Amino acid sequence: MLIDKNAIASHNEKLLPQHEKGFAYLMGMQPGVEKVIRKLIDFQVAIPSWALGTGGTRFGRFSGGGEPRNLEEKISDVGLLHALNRSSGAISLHIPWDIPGDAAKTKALAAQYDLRFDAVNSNTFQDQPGQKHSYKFGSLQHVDKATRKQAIDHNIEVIRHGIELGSKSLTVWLADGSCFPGQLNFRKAFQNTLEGLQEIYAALPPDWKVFVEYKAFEPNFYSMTVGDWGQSLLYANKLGEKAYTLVDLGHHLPNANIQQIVALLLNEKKLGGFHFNDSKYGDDDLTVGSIDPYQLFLIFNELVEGMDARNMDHANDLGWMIDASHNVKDPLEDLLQSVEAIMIAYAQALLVDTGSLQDAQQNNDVARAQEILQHAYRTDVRPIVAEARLRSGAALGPLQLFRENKLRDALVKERGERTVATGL
Ligand code: PSV
Ligand code: MN
Ligand code: MN
Repeated sequence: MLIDKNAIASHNEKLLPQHEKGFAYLMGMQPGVEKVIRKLIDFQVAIPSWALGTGGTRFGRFSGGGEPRNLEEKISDVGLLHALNRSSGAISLHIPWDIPGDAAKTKALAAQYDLRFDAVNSNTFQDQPGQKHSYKFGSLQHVDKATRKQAIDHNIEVIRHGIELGSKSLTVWLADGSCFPGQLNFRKAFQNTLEGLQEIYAALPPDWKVFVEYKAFEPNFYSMTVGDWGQSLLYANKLGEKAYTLVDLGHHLPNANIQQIVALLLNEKKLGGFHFNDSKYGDDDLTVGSIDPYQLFLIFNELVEGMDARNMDHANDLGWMIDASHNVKDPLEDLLQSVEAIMIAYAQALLVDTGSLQDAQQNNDVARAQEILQHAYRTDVRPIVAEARLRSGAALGPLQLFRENKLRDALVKERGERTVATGL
């Protein structure tokens, strides 16, 4: 492990006086802080194994040094993040980008870092070397039965890997769709996809969930066979109680009201989980909270309100995952920023005075309702988030410590200047 408890302790000691001032001020201003801290400590966000290397675009990729060269090194990177913030206690694998050779060993390695395996992700959007049938014209929707069967078998294989790792869910994202009018019979594509998902669903262990992730466009630009939450919900409802919709924040048409989608899916008991990221245009996969943190807060506000209304366990009843990666930042720094943004939005949502908001809504007091939400959003909750980290043994300033201790340089020294992590 690149960072030990002593390094974290001496970093915290240095930042403590400043932190204590900010925290004491907030405690004096804001009721309910202790409850928020307890919730923050429990809340864990899974890190995707494909976000640990520098992401590329279709125009190029500029790999950074010290990127993880295999699954073991990816687990070690997530272990480092988790040691720094104690909020990244899970890793999500994309198969076959990351296949555990020896599952028991991989599981044991993760446990050393106090990590568990979150959802496993299948990949039928690329052809793999030696693959018999191509996914060029789709996978589960394909007109050819043998291609569909190959995609079904792959998903079942991914479930098998997940079982060995102790994962409890499968995320299916399909690139299926069409690029031009007339290319596809929508009804048949839907039916084929449904039948494929039904076979995959039948292979799920009893305590597993399947998440059906939708996306409005890309790589297909005329239609996507799981194109929006309506389509995803149709599949999930037809599949059964273990099937849910997964919301990736970058997968909507511009200006979609994601918070309303979230509220309604929760109400239908069909919201399964999240892929957090941020975007300005499309599926930009930018750092969470970097473009529109207010939207992130509004989403968390719906989550907290909706989950509390149904007595749900915030930390465990939904799948929380980041799906962000891009071209210009150190991936580990980027992930630390993303987790911090999620914790901030969650803390702000926990501070919303729900009783007063309901009262304002009941009385059609629009201005007051807005004030209540914005009061929570405009509260600087960073000392609360830092206090939660402090109490769970993490660093007061994870990114600062990452830089001060030159952890990327140490990774470069260990792994080399020119390493390229597997993934997109
Ligand atoms: C597709 O854009 C997606 O959001 C899916 O979740 C994939 O699994 C992931 O990105 C691949 O990067
Ligand atoms: Mn995603
Ligand atoms: Mn995406």
